[in-house]
Amino acid sequence: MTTFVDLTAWLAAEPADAALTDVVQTIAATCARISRVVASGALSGSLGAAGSINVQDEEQKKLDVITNDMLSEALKACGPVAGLASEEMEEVEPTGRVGGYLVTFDPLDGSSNIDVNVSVGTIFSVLPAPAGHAPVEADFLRQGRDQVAAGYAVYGPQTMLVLTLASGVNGFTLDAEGRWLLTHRAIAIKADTAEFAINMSNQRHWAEPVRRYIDGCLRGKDGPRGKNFNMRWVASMVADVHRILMRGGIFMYPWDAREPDKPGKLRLMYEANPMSLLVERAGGKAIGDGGDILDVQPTRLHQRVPVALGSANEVEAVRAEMRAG
Ligand code: P6P
Repeated sequence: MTTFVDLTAWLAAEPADAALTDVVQTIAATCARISRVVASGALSGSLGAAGSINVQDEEQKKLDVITNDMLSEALKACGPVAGLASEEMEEVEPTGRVGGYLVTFDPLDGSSNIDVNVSVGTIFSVLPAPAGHAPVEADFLRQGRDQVAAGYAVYGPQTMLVLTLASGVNGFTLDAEGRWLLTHRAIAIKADTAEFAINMSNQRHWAEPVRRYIDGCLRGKDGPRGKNFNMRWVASMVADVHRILMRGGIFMYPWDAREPDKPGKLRLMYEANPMSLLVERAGGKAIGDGGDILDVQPTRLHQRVPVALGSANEVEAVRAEMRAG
């Protein structure tokens, strides 16, 4: 009979201070509760539209609002949290405390999939809070390399929590008693892959370097990549990135001409940065428009960034195309 280490015991052995452990435990416990709400679906009347538009100018699902409130309330009650920011909230939310940590999150990523029973997830990022004053938006605008923890919960056939603190990437599976059990130690992304994830319907809108790279993949063995590729697109970043952490691959959401003034669809602070930290810590790469995403200096809370992340050798092939112009 296999015995598993639970999250509490694993965190106790991690070189993290008690305050950060408290924040991670609060997020993990809330994600366990979100898992139950998501799994109840139509039975709890939580499916469908909320009848509101968020700061992203996107129609909110009922579960976007429900899960945002669950995380917001839990984090406001967590002592070491000085402030929080969410995809679903226009402004940052100070807790009234000073010091400790800031948390940014996408409470239910991929929520357009929720009504059709496809995997969705929660993405979170933890940053140091400023000392000496209550946090304002400018205090959240830290480069991704400053994150002290990042992770996601994926609500799929299993509910899993994938997490990085000081180093490494580890995966925990939620059991029937609501415990997070360590099932995936030291997750590592293969450097090579033959599987790409991109929304092909946008192909005519991409910039030339991205078009060249994907065309090269589609040419298979006779093309510049020298191998035949498979394609996946779940339209849920958490599900696509989880697959890449489990078996390799490259995920792309590039700039496209549909909204030329926006650098892409995905948001830096609570989607691209936490996922990029996980991917880099697992041995992969994560780039925006040629540079590493984790080096981007944020200027706005909800700013977007183009994304290409996953197996290092494929991401470097994309970077080479971008540098060629
Ligand atoms: P599209 C979900 O809405 C999301 O933000 C990501 O989770 C996902 O990768 C992407 O958008 C899907 O976008 O344009 O394919 O629907």
